[in-house]
Amino acid sequence: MDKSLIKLSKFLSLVLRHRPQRIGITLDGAGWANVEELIVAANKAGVALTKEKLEFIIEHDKKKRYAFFLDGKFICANQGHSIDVDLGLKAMIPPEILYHGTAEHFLFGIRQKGLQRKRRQYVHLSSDEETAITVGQRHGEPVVLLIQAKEMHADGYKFYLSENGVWLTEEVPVSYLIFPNHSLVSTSS
Ligand code: HQG
Repeated sequence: MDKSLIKLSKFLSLVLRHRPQRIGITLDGAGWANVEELIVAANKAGVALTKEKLEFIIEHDKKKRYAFFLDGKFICANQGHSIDVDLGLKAMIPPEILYHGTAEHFLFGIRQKGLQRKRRQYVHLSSDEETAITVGQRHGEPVVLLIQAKEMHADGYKFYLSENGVWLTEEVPVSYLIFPNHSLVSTSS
């Protein structure tokens, strides 16, 4: 995707996940924006968005971040929201192990409090290590943590799988984390 479309994708992420009010639109309770309204509002804000560009981004975005509904009448982000939307995700049984990519400088906090969702609705996890490395690199020197997901699930924690394959859960207590030296860290440590 060329640079101008990447910029547009970041703009979509801002208005569909975090701040629709920035361009004066609202999302419905499930996170959908009306595409016509979105285009008009974006254009008013000086962003050259068109239906064709939206179609291209939805089709070519590597992470499949966005989706259309009703023949392109509505659009939403598949995950990553900080605003309170109900994506209608069904609770799923996770694999034995999931991965979380973070950066070295967050490890102190994570050892204290486990993985917290911070400003997002959920903690984001992946089923493969490579994705976690890429996610961690966004924040600095990447570190991959293993999550004992199946055990968490057995203990009653809920897991969801977004439309674009991201595993989501509300928190990961320290006792379910395996740090890079592969030593199990218990809540009492
Ligand atoms: C860290 C991107 C200190 C956490 C990615 C992470 C992902 C703590 C950072 C999606 C902590 C939050 C989400 C604690 C968690 N103390 N630090 N107790 N608990 N953290 O960006 O997971 O490209 O909100 O480890 O691919 O990095 O936007 O979350 O490093 O799927 O589609 O706090 O965003 O997707 O950072 O990324 P973020 P994330 P998109």
